[in-house]
Amino acid sequence: MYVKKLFTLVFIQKENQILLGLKKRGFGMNKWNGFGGKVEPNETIIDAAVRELKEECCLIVKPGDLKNIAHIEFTFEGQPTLMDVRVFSTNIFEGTPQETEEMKPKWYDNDGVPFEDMWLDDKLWFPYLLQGKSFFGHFHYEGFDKILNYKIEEQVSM
Ligand code: 6U4
Ligand code: NA
Ligand code: NA
Repeated sequence: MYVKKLFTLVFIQKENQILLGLKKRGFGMNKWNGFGGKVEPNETIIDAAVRELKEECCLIVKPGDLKNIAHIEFTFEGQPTLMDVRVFSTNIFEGTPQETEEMKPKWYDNDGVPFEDMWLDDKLWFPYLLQGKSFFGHFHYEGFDKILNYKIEEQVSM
């Protein structure tokens, strides 16, 4: 049996660019990623997504403008935790990305995403994100630098 923990992950997109943040502390430190974190006990997933985006890079989005594009599960060999990550994207937002204590934001061209400084799984599923496809993914890690097995299934609608 796994102990499930819910997380959000938000990607802000422009025509040919995607906003990533360099994680400055904690889990995934020194990796570029979308913005997100743990869903608190008394909040909805979408409210957590909006809150974490604002906390981490000061951008404002409306809950209704976030599109749920993926559901990704992460498990780790020998560990009971299952990270249940709900991934959202939007190109509708207010504000200018600001550096915070947790993240340093930067726009990347879609064809210049820095996969070598990201979670290993990202280069396997970013093609879906960048092509606007929805998907379900599961990645089973050994430690944080090796994927033992995985699957990615495109979803017709989410
Ligand atoms: P604190 O620092 O306790 O407030 P919090 O911001 O709530 O933490 P955090 O930053 O630890 O949570 O959440 C982890 C973030 O990293 C979530 O957005 C999910 C994301 N994430 C975790 N594993 C990932 C992976 N293998 N690939 C990926 N994103 C991952 O692309
Ligand atoms: Na976070
Ligand atoms: Na956070």
